[in-house]
Amino acid sequence: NQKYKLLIVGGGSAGCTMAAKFGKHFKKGEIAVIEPADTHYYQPMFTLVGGGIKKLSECGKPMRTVLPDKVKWIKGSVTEFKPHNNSVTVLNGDEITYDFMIVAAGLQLNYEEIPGLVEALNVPNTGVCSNYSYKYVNRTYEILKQFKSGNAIFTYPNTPVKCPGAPQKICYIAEDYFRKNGIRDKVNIIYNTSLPVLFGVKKYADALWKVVEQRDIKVNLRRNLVKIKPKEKIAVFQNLDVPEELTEMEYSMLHVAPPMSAPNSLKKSKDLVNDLGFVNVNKDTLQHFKYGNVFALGDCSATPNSKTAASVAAQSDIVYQNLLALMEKRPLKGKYNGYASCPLVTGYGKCILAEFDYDLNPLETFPISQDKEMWLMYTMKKDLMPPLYWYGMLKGVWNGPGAVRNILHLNMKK
Ligand code: FAD
Ligand code: UQ1
Repeated sequence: NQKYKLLIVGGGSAGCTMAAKFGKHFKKGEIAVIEPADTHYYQPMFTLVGGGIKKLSECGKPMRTVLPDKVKWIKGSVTEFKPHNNSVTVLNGDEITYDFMIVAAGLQLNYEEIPGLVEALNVPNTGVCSNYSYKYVNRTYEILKQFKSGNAIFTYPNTPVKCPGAPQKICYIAEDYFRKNGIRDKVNIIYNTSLPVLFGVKKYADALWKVVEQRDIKVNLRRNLVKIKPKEKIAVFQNLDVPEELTEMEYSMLHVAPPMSAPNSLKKSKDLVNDLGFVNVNKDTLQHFKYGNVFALGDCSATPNSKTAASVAAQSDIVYQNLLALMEKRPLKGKYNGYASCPLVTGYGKCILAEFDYDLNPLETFPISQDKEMWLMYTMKKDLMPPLYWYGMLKGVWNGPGAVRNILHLNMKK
């Protein structure tokens, strides 16, 4: 039986960031991270790997190198949370207890929920790809390079999603790729989304509708991928407004954003989570409603923000301030405003940087209206964000652009 003062579950964006922030407050042996993966991936770069702009090898680093030396890395998966005992059980049967816990277990990708999908993703030359997993992301660019003609279909699932812009970013990149390679007139580009809108924030949705019109991309709302027939290259979509209506569409290329959910380990821990399995924390303080010594941030939390790494950056400072206050028996003053950001890459060298809060109001860093395709934002996404992530966020010193925004907006009425 091992005991830690601070236990962090998950060594992804949120877990590593919190380990870096709290590392300095604890001695060796007092703080631990439980994480099964050997490699930590910077997932926002997967979009660029799909477009042939970056390599998969540039997205990952060995897990040990992204955790502070002082932090004990318990290589394993939590199978059960027992917050009433201040403990968790790990897959090998070990029981680990804690004084304080941060849950940062991310989202689970449920590829197997679509019949035919895993089969199609595991054999070459099926035309099916997915930027969402390191296992499949290399297929996207391979398919782009081999593409000759036909339908290129891009999907958005009927579940919570991380980076809700990513399913359409690759659609724009592919469109631009076909254009640049002289075969645009041989391709029908179709974006089938389960959502009733193109994007949740009106300002950016308006901008994106202009992009899809200009570029002749067909958008079908409320269309959910339910099945693939890999041999015939047919994808089956359900009309979510008329559930009995199923449509078969032939594809040469099919990019799938898979169904996602809270991790199974959390879904089972009824005491800790809401009906969908997301950790029930206060949306302002990020403290658990029932178990005050538990905090959650990132994709596994039930807070109603868009699930992005940029949100994690902003949340990390709130969890840090509030958990520190709790440990020192001071009142919790940190309040998360729901900040999320989504660099909507609209082609090679173009990007609309969406930034918004809980109320889906724009919360923009730069003192210019950001609903335009800009080269500057593309360069930021491609060249600035990766070092900002590895050497700022994962070292515990990047709390999102809130401070930059305040400086750039000095003397400006909002
Ligand atoms: P993750 O980083 O996914 O980490 C969760 C960790 O928990 C994983 O390492 C997992 O192994 C571990 N875990 C799970 N279950 C258990 C368990 N039972 N026990 C122990 N450990 C467990 N965000 C942006 O801000 N901008 C972007 O442009 C952007 N683009 C994206 C594009 C794509 C294709 C994808 C996939 C994501 C993108 N994101 C983007 C989203 C961003 O990557 C996530 O929001 C972010 O990584 C969330 O951090 P997290 O720590 O909550 O989850
Ligand atoms: C951000 O902070 C962040 O986390 C490191 C991202 O994830 C990769 C982002 O994509 C963006 C856009 C931000 C916000 C940063 C600025 C400078 C606007």
